[in-house]
Formats: sequence, structure tokens, C-alpha cells
Amino acid sequence: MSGNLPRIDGERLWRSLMEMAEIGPTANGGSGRVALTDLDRQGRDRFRGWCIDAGLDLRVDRCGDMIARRPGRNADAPIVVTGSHLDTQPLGGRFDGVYGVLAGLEVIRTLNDHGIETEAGLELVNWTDEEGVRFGGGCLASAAFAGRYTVEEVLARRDPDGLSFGDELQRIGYAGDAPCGGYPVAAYFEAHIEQGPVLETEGCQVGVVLGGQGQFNFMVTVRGEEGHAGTLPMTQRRDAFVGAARMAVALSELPGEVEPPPVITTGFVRVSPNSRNTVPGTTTFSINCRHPEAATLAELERRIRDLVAGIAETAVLDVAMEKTSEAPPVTFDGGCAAAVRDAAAALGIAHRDMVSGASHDAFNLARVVPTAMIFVPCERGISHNEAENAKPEDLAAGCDVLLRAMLSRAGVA
Ligand code: HGY
Ligand code: MN
Ligand code: MN
Repeated sequence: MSGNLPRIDGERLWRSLMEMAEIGPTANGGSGRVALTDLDRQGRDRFRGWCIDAGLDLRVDRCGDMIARRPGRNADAPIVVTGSHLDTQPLGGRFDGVYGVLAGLEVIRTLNDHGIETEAGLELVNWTDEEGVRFGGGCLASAAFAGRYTVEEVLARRDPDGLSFGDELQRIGYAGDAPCGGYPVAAYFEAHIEQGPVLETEGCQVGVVLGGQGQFNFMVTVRGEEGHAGTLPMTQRRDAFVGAARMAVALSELPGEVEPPPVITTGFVRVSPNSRNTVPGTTTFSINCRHPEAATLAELERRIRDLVAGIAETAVLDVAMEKTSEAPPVTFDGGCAAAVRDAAAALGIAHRDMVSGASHDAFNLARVVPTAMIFVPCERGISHNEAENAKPEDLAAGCDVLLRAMLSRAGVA
């Protein structure tokens, strides 16, 4: 079937990526559209317009996921879904997530151009808040779609300023009423930049993603005692920031004791009262820990809890640890991965099997439907960085593979 399928329009795909990058541009050429902000709304509005122009039936579910359906000939056939996310890191790149959403749109635009009707319907999704910058854990909406959280649990999540996911969704006008999940899906494919150096190093244009590592997230609150920076002797201080800093340094050294090593990151820190001449009484910081093996993740959580408690006790500090999210390692569907591999091979595209270090909405979808991902190279593997970049020809190659993988499951009417 794939022999006589059309190639996508790589220039149109690139134009759409650059037009989306006009919304929320950062000073050094990246994108900053944090979920549920006004810039996220603007990106959503632009995507809405494109979906309507492509003749898609757009609905918004209760977690704000934007789901655009292209009906197939057989209304009873389970849907084939693709998508990713338009929200970005605060100083993010132009391709992380956005590529997967707009590659899916390009697939649909190409099918429209050539009058190709599929047997099963297709859906294109912009998942809400994949990045998890504000609400303590990424991929919350796709987790609700997969039944890992209830919609109410997601809507009740609060950001560090106390704003709730549900209120912010209302505020930006994307609090939908469509059910979140709960309908038959035949397969899910997600195209994404690799966010690592392997494909570029090996000269491959496509990664056949077989699964991804697991992770857990904590928010730690350390409490000591405020004091005057000029009068409180060092020996009498209960400095919450110094205690938190000691914990963060110890956490950064823990991977050296584990094989294969986990990755552990403290990316969020908030000091109170955050005044240059007051000894910090409270410090809150995040812990993100990832590893490919579930048993090692469990052991790491035990060691991290002990490490934090031990430093707090020595420094006479109080500490509270809140686990804000966790997701076990995931293995994608072998049949869907084969569809990706076969599509790349049929197109003569250099490809290789691989596992994802980053997490994606596909990790949640994989728990309920047959799922696989398509990676394309990004420059020097850089991501979550304004300098994130990718080549138009690589993005087009991944999109051609996405079209064929999707149609291998949806069928051509
Ligand atoms: O954190 C992640 O792995 C994803 O990029 N949000
Ligand atoms: Mn992403
Ligand atoms: Mn990301």
C-alpha cells in the first residue's frame, strides 16, 4: 500500500512550524508557551484555525485536549490517533511537541490534497500540559485519557502560585465538555524530535522508538528559621536554602553509585522570603528521577527519601516530601513499531530502533492502546533549550513515515 501513497509537503510543514514559533518567541530564538497561559491559548487558537481550514471536526475534552477528527468511510472502525503537544518549556525550543502536532496536521493536509479517504477515521490531538512546568508532573491530560488519573484529580492540581489547572483552563477558554478518553482507539503514533544525539551521530533520519524510561517527581519543602543576615551567628542558623542546596548536591552525586546510572534533576527552586538580607526560612525544590528499570526506580526512591531526611536531621531542619507524579518504564506495541520500521524501510530512510530518555504523552497512550513513536534528529541532541533545532528534510522524512504508519492501521478506503 505504501508504494503509491503521496509524499507530504515538507515546505508547508516547515512554514507551519515557523508560524507557530511566532507565538511566544523567546529572546534567543526559542519558544515559551507554558501550558494554560495566554500564549498557550494563542497557540491553541492558531491550531484551531488550521484544523477548521483542513475540514476537521474539532472538540475539546474536559482536560482541554484539542481533538480534531477526520472521519473515515467506516464510522464503526476504531480511530487511528496521532498528536503531541503545543505547550513548551519557559525557554523551550520550536520543535519539542510542536513537530508531532503539525506533522499530524501535514498528514491530514496531504490526504486532503490527494482526496484519499481512509477506512477508519483519524484523530489529531494537542495534549494539554505535556511539559508539566506548572502543575507538578507532565503528561497529566494524556494520563487522564489513559485512566491513570481522574479528570477531577487533574483539574484540582495547583501551581506554585496556588492557581488550579481547572481554573486556568477556564480562564484561557479551553475547558471543554467532551469526555477525556473512554472510546476505542486502534493505534496511536507520535512523531517527536529525539531530544538526544543518537540519530544525528549515526546519520539516521528516523528512530523507531520501542519504549521509554520511567520516572518519579517530588516537591520537597525544607523549613528552618528566618533570621537577620547581619546579626544571626552562622552557628545558630537553621538556613533552609543551605539545607536544600546540600540535598541537591547529594542528589546529583547519587547516579555515580548506580549502574546503569539514573538521571536526577532539581529544576525548580523557590526560596522564602527570598530577600538578600534575611536567612531563608523556607525553600521548596523539585526532584525529577528517571531510570529504565522499575526495581531500580523503587530503590532510588527509598535512597532519596533517606538522603533528604538525613541531611534535614543533621541541619536541624524540618522537611516534607510530596510525590507529585510517577510513571513506570513503558514498552510500545511491537506491531506499531514494525509499522514505523517498515514505512522507513519502504521509503529508503536510514532508521534504527531506540528507547526514549524523555517522556511523552505516548507513554500514557501505550497503557491503553497499541502505540509507537517516530523520532527525528535534532541538532546536537539539544532540547529544552532555545537553541533546539532540526532540519526540514529530517522533519519531512519523519512525517512521511508517520503518514504510512497511520494508514497501515487505518486502511485506505
Ligand atoms: O520531561 C520530559 O521528558 C518531556 O520533555 N516533557
Ligand atoms: Mn515533548
Ligand atoms: Mn519537553
